[in-house]
Amino acid sequence: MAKHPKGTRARILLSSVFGPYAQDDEFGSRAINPMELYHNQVTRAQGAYSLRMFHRSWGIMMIQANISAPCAVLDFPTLKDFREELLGGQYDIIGISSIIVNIGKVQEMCRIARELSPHSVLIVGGHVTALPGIENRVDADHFVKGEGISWMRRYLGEDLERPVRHPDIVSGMKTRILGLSLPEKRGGTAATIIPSVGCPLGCNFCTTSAFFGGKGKFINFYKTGDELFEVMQQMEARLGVSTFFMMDENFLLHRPRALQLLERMKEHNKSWGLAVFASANAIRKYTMLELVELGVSWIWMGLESPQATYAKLQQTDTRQLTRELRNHGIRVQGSTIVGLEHHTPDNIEDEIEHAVSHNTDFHQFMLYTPVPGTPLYQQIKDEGRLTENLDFADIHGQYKFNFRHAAISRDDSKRFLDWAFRRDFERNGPSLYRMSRTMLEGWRRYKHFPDARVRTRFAREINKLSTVYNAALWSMEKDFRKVNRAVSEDIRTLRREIEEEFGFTSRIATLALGPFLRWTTRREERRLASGWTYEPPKIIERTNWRSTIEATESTEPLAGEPVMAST
Ligand code: B12
Ligand code: SF4
Repeated sequence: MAKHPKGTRARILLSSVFGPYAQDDEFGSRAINPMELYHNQVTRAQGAYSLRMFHRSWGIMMIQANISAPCAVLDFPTLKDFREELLGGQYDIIGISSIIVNIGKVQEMCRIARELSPHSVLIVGGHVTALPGIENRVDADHFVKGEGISWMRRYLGEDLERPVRHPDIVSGMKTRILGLSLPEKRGGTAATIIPSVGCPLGCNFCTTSAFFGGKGKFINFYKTGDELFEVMQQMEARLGVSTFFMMDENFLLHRPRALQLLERMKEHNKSWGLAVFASANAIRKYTMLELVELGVSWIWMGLESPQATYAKLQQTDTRQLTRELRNHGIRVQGSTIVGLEHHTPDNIEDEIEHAVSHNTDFHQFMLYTPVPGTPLYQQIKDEGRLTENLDFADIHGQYKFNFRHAAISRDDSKRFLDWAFRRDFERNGPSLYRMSRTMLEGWRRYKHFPDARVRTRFAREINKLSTVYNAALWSMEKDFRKVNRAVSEDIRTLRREIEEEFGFTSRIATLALGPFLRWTTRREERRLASGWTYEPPKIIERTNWRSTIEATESTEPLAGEPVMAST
């Protein structure tokens, strides 16, 4: 590959695709596909109890942190923001990061970039490049498939062996629940750590595994527990955090790394909390005690289906595992696939009931979706079962099938999916309630545990439970009477148990805050019913800005460390 002629003096813009997102438009935004994790794919049927928050575009943040060229990351721009940045920026390189659903936006951004910045090299990266024939759909100069840090370093002529520097990432922002925006205080939200990309297990539908090499392959940014510990310690100091969202497809699969991290945590007396993705077979490699000592407080686990033959689920009773994890204070987020090959209108409701019976704290449901780049896509294509001429903006797992299923129609696929979300909510209650149950179980079990690190973590987590969450439970209990009386009773029982455990403080908090939360919840329900949606703020962050920008740039205030401006 030829290097860019300016090397590390090249001025770079890395942008995510433009919004607004939660609306239907000709570029591929869809009202049912907002730029939110929970409200899009997990708690979307939970009304005002749905967890709302945004996540930055970590891929381009990782690239920015690992190059020495002047670089601006533009996150969540509108088209107007993007145009203005191009006009003001004199960029040599414009990189756009996207996933497949947003291909229409990539096309438009490249068209605009060619028009407003004709001298720039256009690079497209991220999962969108898994689309076959992308080169003919988008007018860009390079399409980067797979890992982007090493590609960009190579393109700029930088040292490829330099260790990967982790950017400071606050995992979520603008969090909202019960109609209230949570205050954003330093250290209040977990830091995201990205130890690796890809997953060696290679389930046939899995896009991340396929994108970074497929079965048996993945790319490690931090190979050892020691390296991870160093990065986490830096984040702790810089962001003031003690909890970490480990953005690794299967964090627990790498047992020696996890155990080395645990050793270092013990040595340095760290009472950190970890939220992880892990497959059932990987979780089973640990005792509950090891998980608790490692600070694992939240696990995202694929449940897929009781009939599924995925290796990761072999010989695991996932309901029993979920119960056990929750009994040890570990919140479980299950993930179930709706519309697998063996599903029929006759058995799918039972399968969804089975998923719901796990009573996880959170539950993601996704349609079985052959996505370009995966073995499943190739198989369905070879079988001639792909639905032709669909807009890629509608292939995201939360709408309708993009292939001919043997027994379930496209329209029914959506009906079953929507029902799964509703059923989980009605039968198990709001996720905030379920989480509160898990947190109380953990606290009771570990509040006198000999290792002070473990006690400290549970004490930290329990603070909110005994006050704000308990007040929220009071409000939920009332609201849920008309949805499911039995769940309302269970919420009441939990509230009483919390009040017994924490006494006066939690009773006062409930009296003072409960009615207010009930009012904010109802107000939020009215707002949502009238069509309110939420959008992430535009953010621009510049690095290495002053040093290599020739002449004219003296007004730019930024140099060295990233500086962030958001609107
Ligand atoms: C965080 C996340 C989100 C956030 C997005 C935040 C944002 N600002 O964009 C939220 C929660 C909102 C989200 C939503 C969705 N997501 Co999402 N998301 C993720 C997740 C969990 C992590 C992404 C990440 O940061 N990874 C770590 C970084 C380091 O990896 P990376 O982004 O791939 O970047 C690397 C390379 O791709 C490359 N690269 C990336 N960009 C660029 C740009 C250039 C110029 C270059 C050179 C290289 C390059 O270099 C990076 C470093 O190696 C991934 C799963 C995963 N593990 O990756 C899914 C994933 C990206 N999401 C996916 C999907 C399908 C969706 C949704 C459609 C799901 C849904 N129905 O709800 C929605 C779409 C919302 C929308 N309107 O766009 C799919 C994409 C599939 C595909 N083939 O396109 C993934 C892979 C999950 C999956 N396995 O199915 N998502
Ligand atoms: S275990 Fe999860 S991350 Fe790994 S390949 Fe399977 S679905 Fe993908």
